[in-house]
Amino acid sequence: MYAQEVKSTGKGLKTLEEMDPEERAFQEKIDANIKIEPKEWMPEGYRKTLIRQISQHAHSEIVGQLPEGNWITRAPTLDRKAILLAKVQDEAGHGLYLYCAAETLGISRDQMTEQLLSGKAKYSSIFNYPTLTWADIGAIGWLVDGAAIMNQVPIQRCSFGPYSRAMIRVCKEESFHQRQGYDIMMVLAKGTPEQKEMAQDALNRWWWPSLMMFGPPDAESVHSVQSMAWKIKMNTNDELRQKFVDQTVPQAEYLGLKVPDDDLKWNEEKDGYDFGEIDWGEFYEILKGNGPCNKERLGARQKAWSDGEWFREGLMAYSKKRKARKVAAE
Ligand code: BYC
Repeated sequence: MYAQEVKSTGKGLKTLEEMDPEERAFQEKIDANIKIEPKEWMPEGYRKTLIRQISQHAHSEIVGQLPEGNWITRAPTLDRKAILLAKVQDEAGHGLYLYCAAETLGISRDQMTEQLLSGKAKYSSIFNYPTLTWADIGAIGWLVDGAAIMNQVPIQRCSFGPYSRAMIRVCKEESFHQRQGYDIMMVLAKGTPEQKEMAQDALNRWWWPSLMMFGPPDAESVHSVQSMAWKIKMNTNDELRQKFVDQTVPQAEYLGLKVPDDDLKWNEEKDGYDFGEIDWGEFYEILKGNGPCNKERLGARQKAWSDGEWFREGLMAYSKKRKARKVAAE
């Protein structure tokens, strides 16, 4: 099956016959859906791809707290505040599981943090947009967490043990996040005309960036072919984007809101929606650091890191002192 896939993509991946014995045994394990664990042999490219993807994912969870954290003090009721607080804490937890999963591949948390703060590592494009109204918190839960689930449920079956296991808990929590977002949207969409307008405005602003979360079109995706052969990714970017559109459009209709796409149309033949052209120019500008909030987001993380320096130093000094005492007592 692997060799067939390679032939059909024609993107120059080695066939099983061309691999050396170690690599072939590794690929056969992947093809047989046997999980790879951290201490086992793996090709360097597999290790690097996982570190890149898992750390970018972890950074997304951490940076993703910022746009929502913006509304914790302004949530409209005590209940909404408690729920949002719990959701934002969950995102921190997701970041930590993911950093731990990446650490099993031989990179340290400090190295990953350094890559984020220096702008070398990416985080999801979606978090470079501002949260202007309370409805944005609804739209993020509904659309952004909805897109995240669409992407992450298949990763529960990915080939790398620690990543796949981390995804199980993350997906359970993301489902709760998606429901809380949709619940906010339901209240607003069925509220006063002003509230409904606010919900529509949030959908207008978050719809296209949510579609961009799945990454560039398959023809431009650099890593998809190899990542799918290694089962680091289980679906292509376009497959997941299509599934997301098909799932989300009826949800918008139920809310009585209009998806901001004049080309959106049910296609009987493909049993899915046709949808309009995504502005990939906007996506690539964000990746270059030129989105509406790139500088603010990175600035916030850099400030948090430097504000925490005294605390990290204190912890290290304490741990060194304890170690010295232990040695002296022995
Ligand atoms: N934003 O070859 P491709 C969340 C980059 S948020 C920024 O297709 P790949 C959450 C890509 O990194 C979601 N960059 O790449 C929800 C690559 O550049 P590099 C986080 C992007 O890796 C609510 C280049 O474009 N989820 O969970 O095969 C609250 C070419 O792309 C984006 C994950 O990270 C983007 N949207 O596929 C809080 C899920 N898309 O690295 C948090 C795991 C592409 O060569 N990740 N790029 O410099 C994945 O599934 C895959 O990494 C992607 C991209 C589908 C995102």
